[in-house]
Order: sequence, then C-alpha cells, then structure tokens
Amino acid sequence: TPYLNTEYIGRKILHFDSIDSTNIKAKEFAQRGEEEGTVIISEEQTKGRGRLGRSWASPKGEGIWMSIILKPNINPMDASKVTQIGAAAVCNSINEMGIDALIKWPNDIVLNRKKVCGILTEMSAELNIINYIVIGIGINANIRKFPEDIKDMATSLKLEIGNTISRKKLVGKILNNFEELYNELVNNNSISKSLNICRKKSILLGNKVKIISRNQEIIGKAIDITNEGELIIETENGKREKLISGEVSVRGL
Ligand code: BT5
Repeated sequence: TPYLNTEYIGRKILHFDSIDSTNIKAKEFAQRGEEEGTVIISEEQTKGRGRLGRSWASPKGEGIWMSIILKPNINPMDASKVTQIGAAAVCNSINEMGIDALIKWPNDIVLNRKKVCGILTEMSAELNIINYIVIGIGINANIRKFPEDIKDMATSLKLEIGNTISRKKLVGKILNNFEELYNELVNNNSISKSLNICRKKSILLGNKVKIISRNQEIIGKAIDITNEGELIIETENGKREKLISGEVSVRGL
C-alpha cells in the first residue's frame, strides 16, 4: 500500500483471498516464528471470530479483515492495552478520512451509534513471558448488506457516508497510526496517547450504560477510563466500579 510510512508494522503484508480467520492464520505464523509487524489480510473469512466464541460476519471483497502480529516485551496482564491502541488507531484513521466515528469501550468503533469495527486481541504467553499477541481488526468498509440478526446494530462506512471508501488508504492510515501508538507502549510502557484518543472519542463517557459481565448486569454512569485502560462506572448507589475489558459487553441506554 502506497499510503504506508511505517518502520515495521505492515512492512510485510500477506494477502489471502479466503481463509477461516486472519487471527487464526496470524497465530499460526507467529507460532512458527514470523516477525513482529507482519500483517495478514483476507478478502473473506469463512470463520471470522468475535470475543467469547461469537462470530464475525466477514463477506468477500467489501470489508477490511486483518490481523497484526506483535511481540512486545510487556507483562501478559497488559495485553488488553493493545486493544485500546487498536481502537485509537482505527478511530483516528476513520476520522482522518473525514468520518465522525467514535469509540465504544473496549473494542468497538461506532458510527451513528452502529458498529462499524470490532477488535479481537489474542495472546500466547508462558509464565510471565509473551510469545506473541495478535490483534484482529474487522472494519465494515464497503459492506452493503448485513445478515438479518445484526442489521440493526451493524453498519458500514459506505452505508453511512454514501460512497465507497478506499480500503488501501484506510489500511495504510491504520498501520501508520497503530505503529506510532504502539511504539509508546513498547518504548515507555505507556498508552497515554491512545487513552487520550479513547477518552476524547468515547461514546460512553458521561452517559448511562448497562454492563453485561458473566451474566451479571450493572447499570451506571461511565465516568472515566483509567491509565490502565479500565472503564470506571458509578452505579446508582454512588459506588464506583472499575471494569477490565476482557469479558464485558456495554450497551448505551
Ligand atoms: C468483536 O467481537 O467485535 C471482535 C471482532 C473482530 C473481527 C476481526 S476481523 C479480523 C480478525 N479475524 C477474526 O476472526 N476476527 C478479527 P465482539 O465484541 O464479541 O462482537 C461480536 C458481535 O458483533 C457478534 O456477536 C455480532 O452481534 C456482531 N457482529 C458480527 N459481525 C459483525 C459485523 N461485520 N459488523 C458489526 N457487528 C458484527
């Protein structure tokens, strides 16, 4: 992609026509010693995956389905920070194309309150050492029609803005933004730039939300995102709770 000006993220891009999941493929490559920064992209995924075994609709030719292989020297407990970096990079990139997307913590990008992008970060670690992290990014770039079960909550950039967007340009921007934000984690063990974007572009902060975590529901007001990337909510009795991203789903109310 001519839009790329990174040092190591996306310098090698492996492009597939159809595979099960770019995350699965990236994990196989990472396992076999593929270096940091390599990107797997597929025109179609036959088994696109969301969090907790959910599926991700990934039709042919109209979306951006990609995964980045990372090998950061950080504590495995901090792996979810990569999701915040990804969300910030994607949101920034879509914004740079003149489109007003927002971030729905922890792993969604929304446009006109509907989901245009989801992020799935997966890790392999032994003891306290990360073997690799794979961050999967799914963007409904030019999708024109969604399956019945998600058509009310999902949308594409094309459906919202009315014209076809350049997937190459958007991928280039995302990788550029991602490298800059990821370097902060690698060099300074901080994601403050990403978190500033996540806060500024948050669709949740200041609003009432319903959190669904392990079959429990909590209703409260989203107050802040901590420097560790956790969401703080204040429940109706004034109690503050810190939520880590892992197994949480958030609904706006
Ligand atoms: C996510 O999970 O949002 C993470 C999605 C990650 C997809 C990328 S594509 C490249 C890489 N390879 C993979 O196999 N995955 C990654 P979660 O927060 O669990 O949301 C999943 C839910 O979003 C589903 O249960 C549906 O309700 C909804 N959904 C499914 N497909 C969608 C789509 N194309 N657009 C918007 N929403 C969708």
